Amino acid sequence: MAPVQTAFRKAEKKYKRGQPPDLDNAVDLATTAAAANEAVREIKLAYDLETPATIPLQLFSQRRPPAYALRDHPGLLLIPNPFTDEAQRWLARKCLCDCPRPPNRTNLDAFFSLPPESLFELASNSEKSSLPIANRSQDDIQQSDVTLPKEKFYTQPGSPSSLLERQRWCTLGLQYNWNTKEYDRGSSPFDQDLDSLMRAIAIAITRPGDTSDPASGNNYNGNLFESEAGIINYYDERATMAGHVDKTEEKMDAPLISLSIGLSCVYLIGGTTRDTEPTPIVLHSGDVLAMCGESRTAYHGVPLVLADTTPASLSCPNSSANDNAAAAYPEWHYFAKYLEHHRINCNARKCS
Ligand SMILES: O=C(O)CCC(=O)C(=O)O
Repeated sequence: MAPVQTAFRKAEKKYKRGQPPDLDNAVDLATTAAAANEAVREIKLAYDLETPATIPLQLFSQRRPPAYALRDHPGLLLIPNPFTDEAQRWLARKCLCDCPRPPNRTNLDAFFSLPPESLFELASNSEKSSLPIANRSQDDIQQSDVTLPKEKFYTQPGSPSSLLERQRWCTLGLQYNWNTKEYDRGSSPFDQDLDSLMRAIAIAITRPGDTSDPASGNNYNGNLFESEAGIINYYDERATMAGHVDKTEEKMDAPLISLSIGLSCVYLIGGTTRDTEPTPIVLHSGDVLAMCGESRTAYHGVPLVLADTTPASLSCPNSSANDNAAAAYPEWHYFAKYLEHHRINCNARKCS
């Protein structure tokens, strides 16, 4: 007898198969006003979203942007893109250049002797982009703690640009072991700017208004939030993330804060088992999602990345010309090219 398919699996299959995707039942606040959408209700932020003093640009376009709770998923909060365009470009650079390099680990570490620079920097440097990066010995690979991919790419040296296409994740702070599903691989300093940005969000979403039912909001005091572990996920247009629950953290009372940059995607949020019918939400570039309270233990995943959805403020080769940090990153057109075809998700958790 064929195994019974769970509601979560059915939804994943629907979005993975759908060409063109059927987004009729998905929550998409960019196309349907929240007031007309029964799945969400607006909540009032009780605290300002403030740019931390250490960050040299204006991160947010409003102090109290509109924020929403999902009616069927207590504790899941969504702030549709509160960022300035410059802040999104700054975040993209953080996630592509500053973070995916030693001592932070990436999915490619087990297979290649990666240099200190990020793959993105190497791929966009005309002198270095064609220098092959050596692969590791089979012994090293076998002892690694990542799941071995089916393709053969890890048995041959690769150019920075070919490896960049295979860069799937990078871990920040406490280093996650994908085999043991524990944070048992030591730790690296969490990027201070990203941490202070995540704390600014945690503070702004503390005890939002309209939470007469405590289970539906976020009772965590954001001033206590510290990014102890994080993952940056890199999705190309075909990439997906299977449904899972993030439950490795020793304590799960703090929100898990998650940011999207680049292509939009369908994000599924279900319940504590795969049997709960998940709600599909279309996440766009700049959107902030916080899994608080009950939703922190809910199944979630990304069955579909939506092609041709990157905003022009990221995909246009000249869009960073007036940014504060433009001089430090003159080659914006490489970022634009990458972001036109990828989604980046950057998330942070407090674990203790
Ligand atoms: O890409 C996303 O929005 C979800 C990422 C996620 O669920 C995770 O890293 O555990």
